[in-house]
Amino acid sequence: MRSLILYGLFYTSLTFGVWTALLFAYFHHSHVSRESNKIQEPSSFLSLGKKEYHQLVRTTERTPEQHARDRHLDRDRPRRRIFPPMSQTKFNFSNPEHLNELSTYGFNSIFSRRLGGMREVPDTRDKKCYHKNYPVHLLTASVIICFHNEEFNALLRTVSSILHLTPPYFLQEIILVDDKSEFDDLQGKLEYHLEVFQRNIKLVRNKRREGLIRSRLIGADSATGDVLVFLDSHCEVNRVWLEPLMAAIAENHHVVVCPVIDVIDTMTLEYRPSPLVRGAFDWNLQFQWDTVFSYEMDGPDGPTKPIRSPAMAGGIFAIHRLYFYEIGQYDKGMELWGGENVEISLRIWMCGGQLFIIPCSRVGHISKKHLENSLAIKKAKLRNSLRVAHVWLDEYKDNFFLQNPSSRHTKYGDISERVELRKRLRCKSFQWYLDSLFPDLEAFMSKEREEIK
Ligand SMILES: *[C@@H]1O[C@H](CO)[C@@H](O)[C@H](O)[C@H]1NC(C)=O
Ligand SMILES: [Mn+2]
Repeated sequence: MRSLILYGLFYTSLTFGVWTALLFAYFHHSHVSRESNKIQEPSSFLSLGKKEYHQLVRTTERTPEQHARDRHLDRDRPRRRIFPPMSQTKFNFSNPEHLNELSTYGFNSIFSRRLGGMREVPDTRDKKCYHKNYPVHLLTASVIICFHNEEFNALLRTVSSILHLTPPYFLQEIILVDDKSEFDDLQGKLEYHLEVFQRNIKLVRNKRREGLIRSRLIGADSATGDVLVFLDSHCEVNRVWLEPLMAAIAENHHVVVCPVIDVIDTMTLEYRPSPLVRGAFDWNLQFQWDTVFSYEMDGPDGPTKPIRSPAMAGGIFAIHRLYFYEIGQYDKGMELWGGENVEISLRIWMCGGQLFIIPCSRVGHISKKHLENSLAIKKAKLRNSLRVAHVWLDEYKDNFFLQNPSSRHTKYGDISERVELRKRLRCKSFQWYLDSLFPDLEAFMSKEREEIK
């Protein structure tokens, strides 16, 4: 019996050794052949796709422990893909068809199609993050992604990057909320592609257009995980993105956390790291990034320390599901999107919670170009901001009206439910918020800033 076990052990280890050697040889070989390919490829303007291509096939360097931990993901690794010739996929600004694509999707969709539904992105975390350990089997997450007329591959990359880089034991489900999209490929074709993943992905379709805010509430209602993780439909998550967010929430359920939002270039779709910043806003209630000074990163945890943030950008954050309901979800009277991020940020801080950006968690995001110009969005943003001003700014709402004199008489709907909520939660004053968050917040909000276009 004993010799049988030894016999078994011997062959198991032999098989393991042979496989390791084969894998090593394979990766070594493909690395070498990639290097030689690189030299032959012509480089030209707008053929930045080459870089993407190399990001796709590059195997990220990891420590053995990380490798062991991530091993279960390897079967999902993207394979090399054959792309059509560059000339067919370059973005041509004089071509009306291409410009039409840009205004339809808000980014270079031609390139997105070429990238397809899955790629690898560079690990942009600070090296100190590699050595962090996070407890496992803490809480489970429901990832909620709302979309409206999203480019098919951008949406698919969002989903595939989550499935590829999230440990299964954290991931309760992915919930996709289709806010009445009109594009054909987001109907049957999407359902087919989601089935292929063979994972717990729910697809909810709104019967009429609800806007981002109500769509998120619909997604949250069908979530069964402990933590709600909201993502935009044009993101790609990075390595070990969810663990730090979950660990922070597990430690304190009244903490709301955001990853650092890396840049996926609108035209080249290149994935680039963002510097450490915190979120704030001006008296227009327009969200702004603010630098974090190096002295604030002092201490043993240095650049991995959570950053207290006065506000969140809005698209990407994680919150305990029960806490989300406890503090009043979202303002259902808001339309489409805009302003909801400032509202939830003020509510979190003023009503006893905390909001942090977690530097070791990184998620890439495409900043879309066209939406800002749509009249419907502008109207929704003003209405939503007015609701924020009237419910949360106290005497400081005059500062908002100084910026928007014509909006003094604009209608913004019934806010009594939100005023009631503020009373019920015994929230602090806006003055408290200004004084407490960081010393220069008030000066920051008043600073003249160039219009970012
Ligand atoms: C760009 O599009 C215009 C108009 O369709 C065409 O005349 C031109 O040749 C194109 N340029 C390139 C480099 O493909
Ligand atoms: Mn977005």
